[in-house]
Amino acid sequence: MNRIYRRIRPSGVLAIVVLTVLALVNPGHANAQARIDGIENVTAFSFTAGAGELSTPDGGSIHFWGYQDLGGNEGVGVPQYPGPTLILNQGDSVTISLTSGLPQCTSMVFPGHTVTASGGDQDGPLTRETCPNGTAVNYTFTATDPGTYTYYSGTQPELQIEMGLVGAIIVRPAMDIGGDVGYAYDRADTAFDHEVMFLLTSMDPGIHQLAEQNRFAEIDLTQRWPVYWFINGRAAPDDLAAPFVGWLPHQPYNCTPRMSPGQRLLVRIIGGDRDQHPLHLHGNHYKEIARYGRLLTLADGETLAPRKRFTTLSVPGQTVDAIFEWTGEKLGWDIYGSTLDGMPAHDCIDGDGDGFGDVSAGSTYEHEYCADHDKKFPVVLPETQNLAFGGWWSGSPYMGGSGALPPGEGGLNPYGGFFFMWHSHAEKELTNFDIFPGGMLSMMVVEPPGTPIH
Ligand SMILES: [Cu+2]
Repeated sequence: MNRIYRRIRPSGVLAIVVLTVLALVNPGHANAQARIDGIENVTAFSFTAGAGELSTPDGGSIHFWGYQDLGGNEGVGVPQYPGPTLILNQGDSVTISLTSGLPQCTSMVFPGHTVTASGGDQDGPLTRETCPNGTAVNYTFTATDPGTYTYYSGTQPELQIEMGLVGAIIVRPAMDIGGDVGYAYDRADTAFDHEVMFLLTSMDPGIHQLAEQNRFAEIDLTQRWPVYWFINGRAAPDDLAAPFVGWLPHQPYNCTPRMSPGQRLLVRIIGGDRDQHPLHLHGNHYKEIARYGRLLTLADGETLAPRKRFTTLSVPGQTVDAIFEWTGEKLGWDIYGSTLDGMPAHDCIDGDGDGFGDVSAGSTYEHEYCADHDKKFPVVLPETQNLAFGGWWSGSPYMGGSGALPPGEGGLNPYGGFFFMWHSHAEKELTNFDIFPGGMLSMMVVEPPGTPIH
């Protein structure tokens, strides 16, 4: 039998190194809660649309067009993919000034907002446009309604969005004043502990190569054949690296959802390109609470609709807000390990009668499912020499546990969390130019209670 011991608090140099790799460094927030990276507390933006080279995990590089924040609010300093995430506060009056550093005229549209456009060089089919070496166009709107939104090019969008001109907008409700609990909308039942974005896009590098060579007349968008798929501008496994890493200068954002049992994770899903991507979240059902920045309510206009899902068919241009929770309820075994398996005893004491342990009532772990407390692990694990390892195996099947591993194995799971793949369920989208695994894929980690997640 493998020796398995418990280690809730990580220790040692290895853990620190790994945590640095996994760290969701978010210098903009003092609160302990994980929030989405982006530009906060700014209402006047100066953007230019320019070209750059994206990195893909297979060693490839794709010529792209992206929005660059000339204000340097996030220190990116180059065109980025996706464009900067604008994190606004409800009621903000926002102005975005745009110039074109592209070989084409361009523009921005902001679905869900009433926009006034001024300046620029010409009227496009959707809005005012700015042209190369031309006059800046200004877009002004008021962020009246909280929620998740997107922005993208309103000029030849079938090409310019493919090239990378797309980004996200989050409008925080008035009742979200920071702190340990956030709110997606102005109501208590939209509270969340952590927050993550899934902006879903894809690219056909053949189109990008023709654009780079100014051979626009040869681009046939009816023949588009994407071979790279991205979450927040990175293809897996790059989306699991920390945000703002120096080796991905044009792709600042990551996607590494983490939470503890019983915590609420707000998932903001954005269909960022012309294809539908069925985003599939493992580990539990979740509740869709809003679409296009509007709450999904019953006919009374008040009660949240009971929309339980395990896959969200993300539609081009659509945003969906969902709240995901993982408890381990009804697994049929004790996630912290039973004394029958030789694990140390712990207590599950349900103080408030909801079926889950409460530390305030003397429970060892917050939100353990007491009905499964001290139930034996249902299978016999193979011996070490009969296992194949991944970096995420802690050496123990138990939450917060760790155990002996062969030299060089494991190491990416210092807290003993449970990993679940969150991914596009269009399986071909789990590749980087035909190499599996990759593409539109991330790992959600359920970390033991008390794990610092920020
Ligand atoms: Cu799956």
